[in-house]
Amino acid sequence: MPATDPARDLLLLIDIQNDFCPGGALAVADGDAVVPVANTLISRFSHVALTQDWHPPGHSSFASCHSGAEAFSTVETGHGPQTLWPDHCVRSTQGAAFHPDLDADHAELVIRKGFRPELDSYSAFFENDGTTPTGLAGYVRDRGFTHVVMAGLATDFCVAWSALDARRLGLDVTVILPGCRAIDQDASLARATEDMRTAGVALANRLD
Ligand code: VGL
Ligand code: ZN
Repeated sequence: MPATDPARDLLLLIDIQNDFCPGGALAVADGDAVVPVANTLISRFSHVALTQDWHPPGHSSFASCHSGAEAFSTVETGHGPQTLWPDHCVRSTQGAAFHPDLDADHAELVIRKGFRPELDSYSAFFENDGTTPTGLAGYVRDRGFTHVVMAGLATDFCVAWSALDARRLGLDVTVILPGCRAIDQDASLARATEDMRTAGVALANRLD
């Protein structure tokens, strides 16, 4: 993995939104701790893109839309198991907004995902069927980025799925772990970490 080059690489910040921070609908423990790290990265990188989880009301990933289903349970879909979540990141609500302290105005691109009612999207590149593109792969290719540096929420879902897809697309990927926090449901963090390592994602333990 080549060294990170903040002048040339794309900083991709995943889902740093109110609903994933303490007090939010799908709060990640200590989730707001990623904000100062993200802002430090933003101040260093010339190119920044943000993702925003952006669901319509009644999205199929919400437990509330499956009668009798509990949040954090799993249902089968045509493309494999899907975790059911509390209602979160409903488009245009405060919960879906970026954390107010995030220096979001530096972003050159905001990519929204999970807006199709019947399909969830953890990855910034492909929705959870593994084939529906968000458009980010084309953007990255057209802008000539070859190395994507990532941080955000949550390590074991949207960050990991984005990092794995980026590797599948042939990109170099660095995940800045101090800029991530995990949901860690049923050992999902250990599994995601192992999957990222195996796929050749560089996992950085500090900012330097
Ligand atoms: C996420 C669960 C549901 C995430 C998004 O950003 O990791 N997790 N939607
Ligand atoms: Zn979501």
